[in-house]
Amino acid sequence: MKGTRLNKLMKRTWLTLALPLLIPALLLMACEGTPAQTATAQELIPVTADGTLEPVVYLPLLTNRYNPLAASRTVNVYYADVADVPAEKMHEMSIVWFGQVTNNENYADVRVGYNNTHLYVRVGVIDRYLQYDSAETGQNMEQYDAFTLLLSRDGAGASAPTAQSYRLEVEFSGNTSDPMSQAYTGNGSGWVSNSGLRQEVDVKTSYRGDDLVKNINIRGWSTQYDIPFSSLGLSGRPADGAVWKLAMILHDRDSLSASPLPVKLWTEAAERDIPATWGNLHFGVPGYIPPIMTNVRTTTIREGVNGVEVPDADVGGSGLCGDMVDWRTDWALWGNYNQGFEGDLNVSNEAQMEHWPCYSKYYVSFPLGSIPPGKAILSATLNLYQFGGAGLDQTNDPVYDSLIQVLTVGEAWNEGTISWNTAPLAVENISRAWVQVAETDLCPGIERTWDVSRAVALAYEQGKPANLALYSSEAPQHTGKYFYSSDTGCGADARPTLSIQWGDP
Ligand SMILES: [Ca+2]
Ligand SMILES: [Ca+2]
Ligand SMILES: [Ca+2]
Repeated sequence: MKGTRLNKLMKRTWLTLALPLLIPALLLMACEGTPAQTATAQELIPVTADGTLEPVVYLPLLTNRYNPLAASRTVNVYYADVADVPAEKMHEMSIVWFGQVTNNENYADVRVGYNNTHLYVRVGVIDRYLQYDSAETGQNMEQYDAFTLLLSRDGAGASAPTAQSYRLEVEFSGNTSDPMSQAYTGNGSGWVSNSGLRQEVDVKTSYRGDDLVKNINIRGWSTQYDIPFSSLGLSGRPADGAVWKLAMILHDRDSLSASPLPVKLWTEAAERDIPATWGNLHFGVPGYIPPIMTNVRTTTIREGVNGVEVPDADVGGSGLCGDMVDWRTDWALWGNYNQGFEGDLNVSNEAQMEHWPCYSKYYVSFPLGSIPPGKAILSATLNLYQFGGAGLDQTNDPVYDSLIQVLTVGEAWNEGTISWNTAPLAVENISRAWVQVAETDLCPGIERTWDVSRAVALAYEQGKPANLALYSSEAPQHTGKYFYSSDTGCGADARPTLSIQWGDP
C-alpha cells in the first residue's frame, strides 16, 4: 500500500506541473472567483461566438421524475459575518452539486452562503463546449449555456409561482461582470419580468479554456449571484431556521447548429413553474439535540471489525487528478471511473474550472445494525486518518488547510460501480471540520474528526446505514486532503471509523 501511495505522489508531481504547461493561455485569463487572484486581461479573450442562431422552438425540458427523497433535499446555508462571502470566505459556503461529467453532459458545484445583507450563490459548471447568443439579445436564454436559480420565500411551496417566488436567469456571456440576465417574480399563475430585481441582483460569468470561439480546450464556466435580501422584500437577513424553497436548472448548448441539450436539475423532481416541487434552502445549519437517556454505551464501527463491512469510495480525480484515465480525450472516462477498492482517498475542490479533473469527493456507508432497536443516539463522530495532501510535493506552491463538509446521502450505492456520474445526490449538509496540512508515512496516519450526530440519529431512526459524503467548497489550488480508506493496508486503526454513543431512552 505504501508503494501505491508513493507512486501516486510521483504521478501527482508530474500532473500538477504539467497542467499549466498544457494550457498556458489560462494564465492570461480572468479569474474564476478565487479570492487570492485578481482579474486581469479580460479584454484579451474574444467573447463572440461563431455561427448564426436559427430560431429554436422552446421545448418544455422539465419532466416530473418522482423520487421520494427529492422533497427532502436541503441546502443548510452557513452564515458568515463578512462583507463579501465568496471573496472572503468561499470555503465556508455550503456545497451542493448535480449533473454529470461527459463530453456533452454538464455538472455543477454550487456554493451557497449569506451575510447580513446578501444571499450568495456561486456556480461552477463543468462543460466542454460553450455557446451563447453573440447577438446578446437576452432572449431565449434557456436555449444556451445558462443557469436558472429559483427561490421562493414561501417555504411550504406552491403550485404556481407567487409574489414571493423569484426566477433569476443568467446566460454565460464570456468573462464579464455584465452578462445577459433576466429576473422574474411570480404572480400566482406564472412569471412576470421584474427589471428592478434584475438590476439589484449582481451577476457575472467567466470561463476557462484556450479558445472560446472555436471551443478549444474549454474546461467550464462559472457564474455568481449576489442577491441583496432587500431586493426580495426583506429588511435584513432571514431568521435562523427560516426555510425557503430552492431549485436550480443548468441549461446546456454545445453547438449552435444543434438543439439545446437536456437540462440538469436540482432537485431531480424540480419543475420550474411549481415551487412545491423544489428542494429546500434552510438558513443556518441545524445541530443535534439528543433526547434524555440512561445507560450510555459506545459502539465503534469500522471495516473488518466484528464482521462489519464499511463500503467506501472516492469519486472524481482522487490523488491523481484524474490521470488514471485519458480524460483529455474522453471526459466520461473520468466521470464514470470507479475506484471503490483503492486504499487511499482524496477530498478536493477548487474554484478554478480548469482544474476540475482534481475535484474529488468521498462516499462511505456505515451499517448501524450493531445498535439494538429502540435506543437513543447521544452523539456520533466520524474519524478519517490523514496521510497527506495536495501540493506538498510542490516546494514553491502554497498549500491550504481544508474545511471539509459532511453531507447525508439517501440512496444506496455500490462500492464496485460508484463513480462521479452515478454517485447519489446529497440529501443535506450537516457539519464541517478543518483538516490541516499534514503529512506522515506512519500508520495509522493523523486522526481527523467530524461531528455526525444528527446524520447518525436520522439514519438510525429510519433503519438505514449512516450513508455519508464528504466534499468541500474550497477555492484555491492544493486544498486536497489524502486519507486512508476501508481498503487500506495500513491496518484496522487507519480505516474510517464511526463512533456512536447511545443509550436507553
Ligand atoms: Ca455540455
Ligand atoms: Ca455547453
Ligand atoms: Ca472502498
